[in-house]
Amino acid sequence: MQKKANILLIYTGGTIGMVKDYETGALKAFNFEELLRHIPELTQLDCNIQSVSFDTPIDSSNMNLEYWAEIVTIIKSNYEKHDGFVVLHGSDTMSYSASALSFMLENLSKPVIFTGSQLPIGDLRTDAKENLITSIQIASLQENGRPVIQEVGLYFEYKLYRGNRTTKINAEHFEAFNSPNHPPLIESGVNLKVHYPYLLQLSKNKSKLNVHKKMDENVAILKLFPGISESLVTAVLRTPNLKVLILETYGAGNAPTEIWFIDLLENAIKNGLHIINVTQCSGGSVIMGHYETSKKLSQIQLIDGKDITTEAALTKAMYLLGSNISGTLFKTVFETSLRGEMH
Ligand code: ASN
Repeated sequence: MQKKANILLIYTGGTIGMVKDYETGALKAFNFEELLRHIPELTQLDCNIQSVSFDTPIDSSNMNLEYWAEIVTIIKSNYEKHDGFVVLHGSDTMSYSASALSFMLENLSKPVIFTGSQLPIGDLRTDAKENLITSIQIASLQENGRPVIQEVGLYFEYKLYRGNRTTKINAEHFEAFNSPNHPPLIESGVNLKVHYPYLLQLSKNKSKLNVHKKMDENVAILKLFPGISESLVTAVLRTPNLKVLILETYGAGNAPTEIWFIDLLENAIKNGLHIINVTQCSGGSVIMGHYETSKKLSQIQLIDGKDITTEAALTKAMYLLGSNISGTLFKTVFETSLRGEMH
């Protein structure tokens, strides 16, 4: 008989555990015991659940690099004792955090499932219970004594996605996330349907979990728009200590061909800045050189973001900078899929 899975719930905050402040009417985080009190069903699950909570749970709009390191530290120090991890997190920045952790946890061989909700757990119509209970079940799934999911996932509204492929698409619907360039890993209906071909395959060498806590925040995102001015682009490029710029381009990676624009980017790259070409479309891929309007970008050595999300591009850049990868290798490594974040 298979042994019961040991699951660690990590509560960081988010709507899932919020209550209304009667003075201001705003939603704010409350403590974790309260959250568990609202889900007596947890005792019926066929696994052992332990939990840890941030000292002060946060709205995920306050998420930052120190909190990511804190989550990673909790996972590392509980890694041997547990078969899976469920991270309760606000939905607003969940895709950033799931992407960040996918890079920070190298050689992960156990599930780390992010989930949260659109309505607080105490609300009559809450989506929190289903999200939490199914996330725990997914984190407990084992086959031949090994976890089925061996990567960072994000579970929301009946679907488990690869975390670093997701983006938040809706502030109103229960279906708040999408993974436009990679299909769901698991769909939850009457049964849990696992789509095996889409799961991340663990590398053969069975290396031990390698944790990277150092992330470098000297990155920026610039979204192109018709009429973008030279002074704006100049100001962004003059940001002190800037090392990576994520350039959100049009369609398949296209940008204005005006000389001032190309010259500014080219000079910045010559001075050591890495500029990554990511599409502002929610699905599809950058194809450098496909149009005249991206040929120049390719010639001046913009990095090809392919079909990566902005969230994954940003956190991958923070991770690679934090790993002190050499300037010449940065482009090659960025253009390589490290955790299934790009095709
Ligand atoms: N503001 C909340 C958060 O991200 C939103 C949510 O969890 N649905 O913490």
